Amino acid sequence: MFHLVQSIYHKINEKPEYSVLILGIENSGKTTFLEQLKKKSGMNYKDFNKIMPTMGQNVANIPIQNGRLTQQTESDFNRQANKTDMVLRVWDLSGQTRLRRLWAKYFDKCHAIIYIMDSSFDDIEKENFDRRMESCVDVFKKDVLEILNAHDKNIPILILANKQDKADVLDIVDLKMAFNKALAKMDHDFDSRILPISATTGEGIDTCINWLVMRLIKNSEYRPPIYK
Ligand SMILES: Nc1nc2c(ncn2[C@@H]2O[C@H](COP(=O)(O)OP(=O)(O)OP(=O)(O)O)[C@@H](O)[C@H]2O)c(=O)[nH]1
Ligand SMILES: [Mg+2]
Repeated sequence: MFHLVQSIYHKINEKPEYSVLILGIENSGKTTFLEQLKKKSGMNYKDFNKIMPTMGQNVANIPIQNGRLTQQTESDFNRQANKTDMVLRVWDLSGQTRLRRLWAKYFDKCHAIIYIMDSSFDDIEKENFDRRMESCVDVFKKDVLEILNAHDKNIPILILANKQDKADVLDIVDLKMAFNKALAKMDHDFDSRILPISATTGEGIDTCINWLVMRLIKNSEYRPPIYK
C-alpha cells in the first residue's frame, strides 16, 4: 500500500531522472555533444569553437518530452516542468589517459553510457587512424565493458561514430565489427547500438536520444530512475 501511495505521489509531483555518462577517448567530441544537447533543448550553450579539453566534469539536465529533446528556454523549463516526462542528467567526463580511471566512480549511479568516438580520418594518416581506432576499442573494452561486467551492471550502451560531417569517415559496418567483437567477449548481453552523428551540426542526435530514452524506459525495472 505504501508503495502504491508513494508511486502515485511520484507520478503527480516528480519527474524520473536518469543519469547518463558520456565517455570516450580525448578529442572524440564528448563536450561538443553535451553542448549540442543544450543547444537543441533551447538552453544556453558554449560556442563550439571555444570548447577546451575537459579537466573535471560537465553536467547538464536535459528535459525530454515524448521521447525527444524539447526546444524550451530554461525559464520555460521551470514554468512548464509538468510537460517534461523525464530528465536526462548527462555527465561529460575527461577522456585523457590519466583521468579515465575516474570514470568507474560514476558507474554506480548511472543508467546508461554513451561512448563517443571520432570516426573521421581526413587529417591523419590511415596508419595513425587504425592505431587510434584500436586504442578507442581497447579503452571501451577495458575501462567500460570489463568494469560493468565485473560489477554485474547491465545497462544500455550507445556507441556514437562522431564527426560524420567530415569528408572521410570510417564505414559504420567496420565500426560495428570492431565494437561487437569486444561486446561478444562479455558474460552480459549488453543492449547496445552504434549510430552515426555529428556533434557540431547536430545530425543524427534526435535518433540517438530516441534510442536512449526507449532503452532507459525498457531497463527501468532493473535500474529505476531517481524521482526529483
Ligand atoms: N568536424 C567536427 N569536429 C568535431 C565534432 N565534434 C567535436 N569536434 C571537434 O573535436 C575537438 C574535440 O572536441 P571536444 O568536444 O572537446 O572533445 P572531448 O571528447 O570532450 O575531449 P576531452 O575533453 O579532452 O576528453 C574540437 O575541436 C571539436 O570542435 C564533429 O561532430 N565534427
Ligand atoms: Mg571534453
